[in-house]
Amino acid sequence: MFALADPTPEPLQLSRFLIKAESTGLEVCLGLNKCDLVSPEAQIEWGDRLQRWGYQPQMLSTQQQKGLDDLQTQLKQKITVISGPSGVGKSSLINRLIPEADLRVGSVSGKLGRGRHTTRHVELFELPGGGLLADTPGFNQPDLDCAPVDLADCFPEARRRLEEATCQFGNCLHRDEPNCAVRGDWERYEHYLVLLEEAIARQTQLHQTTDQDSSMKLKTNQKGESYYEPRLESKKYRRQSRRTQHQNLDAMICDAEAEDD
Ligand SMILES: Nc1nc2c(ncn2[C@@H]2O[C@H](COP(=O)(O)OP(=O)(O)O)[C@@H](O)[C@H]2O)c(=O)[nH]1
Ligand SMILES: [Mg+2]
Ligand SMILES: [Zn+2]
Repeated sequence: MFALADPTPEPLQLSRFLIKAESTGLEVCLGLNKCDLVSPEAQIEWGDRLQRWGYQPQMLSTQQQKGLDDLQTQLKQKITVISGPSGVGKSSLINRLIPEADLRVGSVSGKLGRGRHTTRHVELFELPGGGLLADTPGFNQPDLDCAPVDLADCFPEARRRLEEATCQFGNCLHRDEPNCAVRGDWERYEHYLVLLEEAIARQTQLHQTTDQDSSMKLKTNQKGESYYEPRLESKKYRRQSRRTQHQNLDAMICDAEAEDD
């Protein structure tokens, strides 16, 4: 979910959220809220633009109850997780669809602002028409964990191009390789390149940290994907004491809380 205004959609951030959603392999549905704040022309413009990205965005206004019936039908009997930047109206939407949820709207972030049902964990609510809906903690930049070779698959425009033609090289990263089917004149190709650089940097860093840690071994599966496997003979991999396990768990919980909105 994004908003058409307040906050104004930022294209690269929108791409990040969409790529994160696509990388789960789940069906992605894009809602554009606060359409009451922009002109019909601006709505058409965003609608057309996102259609070129490969999406059919649903225009919504939780305030004016616009688009909610269609959305409700679409969510029926499904488990849906709603994500998007803070302030776009995620909690407002859930409150409209499930009044009992009684989520805090426009909540102040930080420990002091936390009240009942401030989104700080994922909670599933039952939809009146059947199905479940979850709010997610606010985050403005989702962590991408997509491998460089898988990134193009997260762009509907690139997928379409790959259905029509194939790249000369099977492991093409669609940058400057000859006879590439993906590189070309499409708006988000620029986003692809930015996110690809990040994915490559992330993979390099992952290899470095794990190579230093001799308890893990880099392996390659039949599809040519890299993965790590623990070296069982290593001392480091010996069973941890309960105490260490508890400490690790506490550290994880602290990290999770620190990341909360
Ligand atoms: N104009 C307008 N404001 C909205 C709409 N939906 C939510 N808001 C406002 O946007 C702010 C953030 O809403 P909230 O639901 O807390 O967003 P969240 O951070 O995504 O959960 C609140 O002040 C809401 O009243 C809408 O459809 N139109
Ligand atoms: Mg919220
Ligand atoms: Zn290519």
